[in-house]
Parts: sequence; structure tokens; C-alpha cells
Amino acid sequence: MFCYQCQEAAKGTGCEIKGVCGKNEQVAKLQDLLIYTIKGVSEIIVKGKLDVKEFSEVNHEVFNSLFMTITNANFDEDAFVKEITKMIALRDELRGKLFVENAKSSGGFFRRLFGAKNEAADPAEVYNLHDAATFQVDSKAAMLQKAASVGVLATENEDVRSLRELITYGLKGMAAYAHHALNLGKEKSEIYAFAYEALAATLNDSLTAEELVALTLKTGEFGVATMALLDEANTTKYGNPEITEVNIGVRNNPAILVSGHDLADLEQLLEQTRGTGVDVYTHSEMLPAHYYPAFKKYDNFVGNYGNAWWKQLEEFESFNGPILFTTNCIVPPKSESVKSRIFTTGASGYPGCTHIEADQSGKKDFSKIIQLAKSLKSPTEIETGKIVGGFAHEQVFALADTVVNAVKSGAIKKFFVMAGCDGRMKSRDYYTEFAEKLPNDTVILTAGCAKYKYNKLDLGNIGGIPRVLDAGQCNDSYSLALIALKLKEVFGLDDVNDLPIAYNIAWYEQKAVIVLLALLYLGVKNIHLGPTLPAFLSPNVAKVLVETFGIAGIGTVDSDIELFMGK
Ligand code: FS2
Ligand code: SF4
Repeated sequence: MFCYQCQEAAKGTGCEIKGVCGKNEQVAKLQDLLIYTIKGVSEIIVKGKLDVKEFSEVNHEVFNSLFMTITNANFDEDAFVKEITKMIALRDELRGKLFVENAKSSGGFFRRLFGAKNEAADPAEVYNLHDAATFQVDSKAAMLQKAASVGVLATENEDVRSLRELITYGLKGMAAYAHHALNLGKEKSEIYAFAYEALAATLNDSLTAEELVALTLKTGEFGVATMALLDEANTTKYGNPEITEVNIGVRNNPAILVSGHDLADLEQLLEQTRGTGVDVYTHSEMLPAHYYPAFKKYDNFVGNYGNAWWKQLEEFESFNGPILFTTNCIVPPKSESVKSRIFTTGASGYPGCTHIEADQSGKKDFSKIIQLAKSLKSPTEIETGKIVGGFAHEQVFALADTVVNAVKSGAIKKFFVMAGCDGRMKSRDYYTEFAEKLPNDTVILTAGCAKYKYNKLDLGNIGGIPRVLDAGQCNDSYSLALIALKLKEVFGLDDVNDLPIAYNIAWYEQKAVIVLLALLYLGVKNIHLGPTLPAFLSPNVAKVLVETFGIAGIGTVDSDIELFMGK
């Protein structure tokens, strides 16, 4: 296996024996083959100029496949075997459509009508299809064998490999966001069409590095479109996030912990637990659900339990009740006691844990989880108090006068966008120390699970504005971009980079990649990315990012604060 898609890639270069995330070799290989298969699907659609609007199932399954391969979303070999099988069948059906198209355009229909023997040529030949669009496997063993030759390292040139992977990882993040929007009934065919264009391009050996760089930026453009779509889906369904105090203590009732990012799943769980005596708590990235008005009507929606994803092993132990994963980030459970309480749904999965599928109408039956919760102890309290959040675009716009006046009066000198991910590496303590040491006249704008590094520190407020403004989940980085664009407008600036905003972003998995590409597309420069730069950036690709966008890594807390404040 070889995987270097996340920040925890072994030795900073890539996992080769087993993933630091816990992914085993077989899962890694099956993921490689799944990605290869959907690249084949994409090539058929692009070369055949097929209209994506006609292929809903393919669109949804391609995005589901991308999402399943995101870091620590799914560890279940069987789920991958099933998905590869499904994608090969869908791919072959699409190739059949090419045959029909080809037959039509080459007059095959008339030839057949007049009894001619020669049928239209094989579409694989006519369209010069890649092996990804035609290969066949008939067993798991065959899949694993095939996978060995189609992984990341199959691209020999390290710069081309780097750009292909950068695009693919951006698409994985995009697919996750699109999937959440779809679960709320929103989708855009342009987003699918772009994903096919980009995936097919990663099979095309004739593209130049410049063309791949342009495609990388275009991925950012569609990243913005996808985050906007998800924002629209979330806010039309659940209202605009508003300032909210979230309880971090517990009550004395049996309870379910819900993790991941999918608000539609959370809504169904809240509906089904209502009046049952079972409480619901959020974990990690589900915390921002509390900021939405629509979820406030559930009096069993008690609060947030614990911290970012990587602390789950100990926190799930003390939670005592069942846990529902709606997406990543799953840490392989060490104890049977925890494993037996884990349920997955959507793109997430873990071998031996119950996976809950939606029915035809999208409804999920969570009764098994509720039943289990009733038989278990209530959560053990690990902390008490409240945290504040809900500073997404509309809430911040409502406070615009106060914020603008604070900037004009000099009460706020600088904003620091510290969105992104948290992770288990010790080096991430940098972000806690950075937040603690920032001057008192600065405000942190955050989104994603990165916030857990400083959202429980007492950093005070500036004229009533908290010094940590949490917009929400990682996709709500879109809100931070809208806020920056609004400030640019209010201050009458031509360039978003002239604002007193610095970007010190932490990344872990591929959703952070699409957030980064989206910010680059919006013209944001001088983003600092840590705790380490991606292993998948070759020296030359890193050089392009440094020279074109001023991307940089992180240094020491003191030197970085000096650098940022001096700008
Ligand atoms: Fe955090 Fe994990 Fe949010 Fe990432 S909970 S690292 O999935 O997307 O961010
Ligand atoms: Fe390694 Fe990250 Fe890939 Fe897991 S996702 S195998 S930790 S690089």
C-alpha cells in the first residue's frame, strides 16, 4: 500500500505498511481500486459527452465512493468490495451507452436495418478508453491484485503525481460536502460534471503540469460552489446559525453520542429519540449543530460531549452509551466495549459495527441505537460549563457595525482565520499556544474541529465580541470567506489581502484540501498551513504554491506571531 493523503502520513512521506489512521493494506488497496474505477467512469462520461443530468445514480455513487475514501471515514473491506462491484456495473452500463451513441453516429442503426452484418465498433476502441474504463475483476482477490498496479505510485513523474493527487483529494473533500447537501435535497449537475472532467483528466498522460495547475484552481472554484450549496442547504432547512451557548456537561439520562458532519442524519436521530427518554449529545464536528435554530426545539438535545475526533477512544469509553458516526473521523476502537456501541451510516463504516442504511425515501431507522442506549448507563461527566459559537455569516453580518467600529477604533487590530482540523500530533499544541499568546486586540475566526485546540480557553472578549468566533464545521469556512469579502466591501478595499486578516490554518484530511483550494481560488494569499505541509506536494508543486500564493508552513509560535502582527 502507499497512501499520503493526510497530514499524519507516516514519517511525513506516506504510509506503506499500515496507515497511521488504522487503515490496513487491503482497505488501502481497495480504496485505490475504487478511485481508479470512478476515474474510468469519468472518462466514459467525458469522452462520450454524456449528459450528467441523465445519470443521477452514477453521480451519487461516484461522490459516495470519493467520500468513502476520505481519511478515517470507512475501514470496512466488505463495503469497498461492494462499492467497487457496484461502480464497475454502473461503468459498464455507461460504456454500453457509448456503444449506442457510437452505433447511431456511425450509421450502425441503418446498417442493421438493411441487414448489414458489421455492428458499430467497440466503443473502447473508438473512444480510446483507458484501462480504468474497461478492466474487469471477478473476486476480491482479483480486486486486490489489480489494485497493486493502479495506486498513487502508478504515476511515475512526481510532479504530475502530486498535482493529480492534489486534485483528487480536493474532489474527495468536495464530494463530502456535496453529499451532505444532497441529503438535504440540494445538488448541482455542474458540480458532478466538473468532478468527471477533473477525474478523467487525472488519467490523461498528455496534460501538461500547467494544465493540471489550472485544473487545481478550477477545483477550488467548484469547492466554493459546493460549500455555497451546502450552506444554502443547511440554512434553508435549519435556519441561520446564531450565537449559542452549548452545554458541555451531562444529564442523568441514557444517551446517544452523534459524531461526523451530517445534519440530516442528526435531524432524523433527534426526531426518533424525541420523547423516548434518551438524550442526544454531539461529538467533535457535530458541535455546530447546536447553533442552528431548528435543532433548538429538541429538549433532549443536551449538549456537546468531549473534544475533537482524536480524543474519542477515551471519551467514548466514559460516554457509556452508543455512538453514531455519520462521517469521518473514526479512530479504530481498542476495546470491545466501545466497538459494540459504535454504529455507522452514510459513507462511514467499520468492520463489526452495525451500519445503518437509508431506505428508498432516505429514512434511516435508528431504533436499534435507541434500544441499546436505554440499556446502558448515562454518560460520565468529564467537564462542565458552556462554550459559545454560532458566528456564521448572517450572525456576523448582524454584528457588522460593532465589528467594523472595533476595527476602526483600533480595539481589534487583526483577525486570525484558524480554521481546519485538529489531530493527535503533539506538534499541534502549537495552535493552543498560538491562541494563548496572540495579543488581546486580536480575534480568532474558526471553523472545523481545529477549534478544540483553543475553544475552551478563557480568551475574553473585545467590547462584547468573543475573541474566538466559531462559524461552525469545516465547510463553514465558506462563512469565513464571506465575512472577509463583506469586510473588504465595507472598508472599500480592492483586494481581500489588504484586510487585517491573517490565515493560519491547520489541516488533517481532504476536506481541508478543498477548503484550501477554495481560499486560493478566492484570491487569498499568504496562507500558513500546518502543522506540516502535505506529503503529497512535490518540491516543484510546493514551489508553485509558495511563489504564486505565498503559501507557507508554520514556525515557532513567537516568530509566527511576530511575523503576522508585523504584516
Ligand atoms: Fe475534523 Fe475530521 Fe471536519 Fe475533518 S472531525 S478532521 O473530518 O472534516 O474537519
Ligand atoms: Fe496514512 Fe493518512 Fe493515508 Fe491513513 S489516510 S493511510 S494516516 S496517509
